Parts: sequence; C-alpha cells; structure tokens
Amino acid sequence: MRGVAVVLIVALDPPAGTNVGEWIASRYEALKDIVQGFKLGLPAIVKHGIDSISKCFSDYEGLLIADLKLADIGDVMAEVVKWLKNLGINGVIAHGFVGYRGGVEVLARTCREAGVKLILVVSMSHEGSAEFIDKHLDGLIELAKAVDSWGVVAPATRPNVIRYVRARLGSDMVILSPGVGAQGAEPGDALCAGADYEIVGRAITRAENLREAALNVIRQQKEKVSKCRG
Ligand code: BMP
Repeated sequence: MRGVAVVLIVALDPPAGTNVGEWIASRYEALKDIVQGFKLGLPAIVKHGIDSISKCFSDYEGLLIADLKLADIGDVMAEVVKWLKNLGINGVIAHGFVGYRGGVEVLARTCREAGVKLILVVSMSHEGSAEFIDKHLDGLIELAKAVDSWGVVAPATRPNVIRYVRARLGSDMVILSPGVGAQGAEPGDALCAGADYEIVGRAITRAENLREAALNVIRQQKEKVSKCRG
C-alpha cells in the first residue's frame, strides 16, 4: 500500500435536514470510480442506519469504513463488528483508550475472524486531542502494534504527529489521515508526512460539483507527492 502514490477516502457526513439516502447515493455515484473508499460517520448512521445505507454500496469493492469510533467493552464491540460485516462493511474505526484486556483484544480478534479491517485512533485532528489522547500517543501506537491492527488514524492537521507515528509504526501499518480541506490541512501534506490515505469530507461532499472537487484534491495530492517522494 505504501507504494501507491495517491489515495483518497471520502467521509460521508450528511448535514442535518437532508435526505440522507439521496445525499449518500448521489455522492457515491459521482465519486465511486475515482476514490479508493468511503467512510460512513455517525451523522449518517444515526439518522439512516447502516442497514439502509449499506444497500447503496452493495456492488462496491473499495474500502467501506464504518466510523463509529467504538469505545466499549470488547464483547459489545465484537457484536457491532459482526453486524457491520453482514452489511458489507470492510473496515471499522475504534478508540484504543479502552485498553487491551477485555477491550481491544476482543475487538481485534473478532475483526480478524470476520475479515474486517481494524483501524485504531492514535491521535485526532482537533485541538482537544492534546488534552487526553495525545498524552497516550506512545501507548496507543504500541496497542495498535500489539493487536496488529490494519491501520491507525493520525491527523493531517499535524504532519509532525504523522511523521512520529510512522517512525514508531514502521512501514507495514496503514495510516489514515483526516483533517484535509475543511479543517485546514492541504491535500498531499499528510501523504508526504507518511500517511497512506487522506480522508476528505466536506471539501468534497459539500462542493457544488462533487467530481470536480474530488479531482481537484487528487490533482493537488499528486503534485505534492511527486515533489516530496520524487
Ligand atoms: P471533514 O473533511 O469534513 O473535516 O471530515 C473529516 C472526517 O474525518 C469526519 O468524518 C470526521 O469524523 C473524521 N475524523 C476527523 O475529522 N478527525 C479525527 O481525528 C478522526 C476522524 O475520524
């Protein structure tokens, strides 16, 4: 995966008051052939339910990530993963701060058995990440390594954190970076710092022309990456 130059996941977070089904379907149709995956967040899932949403993606072969930021006892998180798997989801985001024993340990085992990619948050893109989460960055990275998670989330808004996470993780684990566009990071910066995927939401999903906005992000990613990776 690290050899792939440009990789984009679109975060689908419909604004309140929209018809969620139509909002998601139109974005899926406009973007599915030019991006590598979609991330479904709580706004979509709370309103519409993963059951209804997943029907729209039934023929999709890319990454389909449920961003529930799971943070519960392992047995409950495991049941969620089994539901998600049945509905065609192939990746799930969880918090590591619940700890290994009886928590992430169970979740990771269930993900492995179900063939669902586990993605653990090790640092977040908003400022408050420094208050609690970032104080445990090393521990969260070690946890991701211990359970051999498929990937981690680290912030595009702070490329120095991505560089640190990449150095600690080595080259095998995938880093997914949100914070591009609406939160201020520029396309390609996280990739240049060591991320494998950039996650972009509003800068694409709320644009007048969805496809043009996504192609614009991809073009900027390519320009940046060609400079920093040569
Ligand atoms: P946007 O590009 O519209 O800011 O969306 C970013 C997406 O990434 C949202 O779905 C958000 O839930 C997610 N995200 C984030 O912004 N920061 C994090 O640290 C972790 C996330 O999952």
